[in-house]
Amino acid sequence: MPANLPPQYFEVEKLFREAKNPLEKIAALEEMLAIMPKHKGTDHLRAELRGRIAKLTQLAAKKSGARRASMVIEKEGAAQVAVIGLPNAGKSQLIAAITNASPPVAEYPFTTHQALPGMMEFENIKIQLIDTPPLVPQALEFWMPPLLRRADALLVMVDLSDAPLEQMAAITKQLKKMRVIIGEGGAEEDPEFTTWHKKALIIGNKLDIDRADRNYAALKAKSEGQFPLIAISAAEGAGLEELKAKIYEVLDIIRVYTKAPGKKLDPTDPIILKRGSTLADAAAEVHKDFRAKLKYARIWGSAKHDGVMAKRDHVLKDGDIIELHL
Ligand SMILES: Nc1nc2c(ncn2[C@@H]2O[C@H](COP(=O)(O)OP(=O)(O)O)[C@@H](O)[C@H]2O)c(=O)[nH]1
Ligand SMILES: [Mg+2]
Repeated sequence: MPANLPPQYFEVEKLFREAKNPLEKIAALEEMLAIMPKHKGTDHLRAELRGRIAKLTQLAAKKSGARRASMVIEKEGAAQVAVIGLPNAGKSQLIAAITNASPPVAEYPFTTHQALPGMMEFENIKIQLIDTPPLVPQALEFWMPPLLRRADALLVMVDLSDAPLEQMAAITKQLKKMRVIIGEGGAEEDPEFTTWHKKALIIGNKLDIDRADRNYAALKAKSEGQFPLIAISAAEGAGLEELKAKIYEVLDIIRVYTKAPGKKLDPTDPIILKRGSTLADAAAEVHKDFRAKLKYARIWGSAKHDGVMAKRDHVLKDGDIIELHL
């Protein structure tokens, strides 16, 4: 047993021993892995934990899909975004308003116990949003930390009819326990442990309520420069189009269209890349062998002139059209 394992580790190890099914075991092992300091002394143990996770994952996959669905949500569309917040912020209302899913919305708290995905259309792409249970200790599900760590971005929803700064403090406190950090700077990071930095958009909801304006101003004053933010009314539908655009923006992705030489492009089927990606990255996205095979490409959009030849390290922009030559 390597030295210097934090006390937290043994707490989770206890949870692991008490776990009743493979999924709970996996969650506990993932947690142990995340808590464990990364150094030579723990190499062996980390490998062992990863091996156990792999075995249990195989086992879990063989069992019925129903419970698994609540933990691991396969990514669909251009990106996966989790909507988080305290009870009654309006998370489910938002999911119902801007996606094809219809989670239950209710005025009593703790209506949502599961993670429920829905697809949001934005221009010519779809983005997956996930409704989640409230981020409070008493409602914390074992699968929440891995779900949030896997998401491409987090939408942090606060209720503007109530003290928003306190909600933000409570939310970031819960996130910190999961070693998820949002925003620029802010929370200090313990270099000994793995932390997950997530892009986040703060959504002030219930703008339709009287004191919402004032509360939003306070939230904005505190958060500006640290997070992008927006005020909406999920119930009345205010600000939802602007919200979709902001979700796209915070993901930091671009759409690039490929066309075959002499053919027209398909404007409904862009490839999705991280901002800063190059032509070679785009080629690899089309086919894994294309990164190596790519000789040059013609490009319309971000090059100086339309249709010129560009090199493989050319950095692409949103909306570029490329013609790959292998
Ligand atoms: N006034 C107002 N009420 C809202 C709005 N969005 C949600 N609500 C209400 O807030 C309560 C909680 O909503 P819900 O979506 O279930 O919250 P969740 O717990 O975050 O999923 C429900 O009574 C909703 O009708 C909004 O934009 N304005
Ligand atoms: Mg809900």
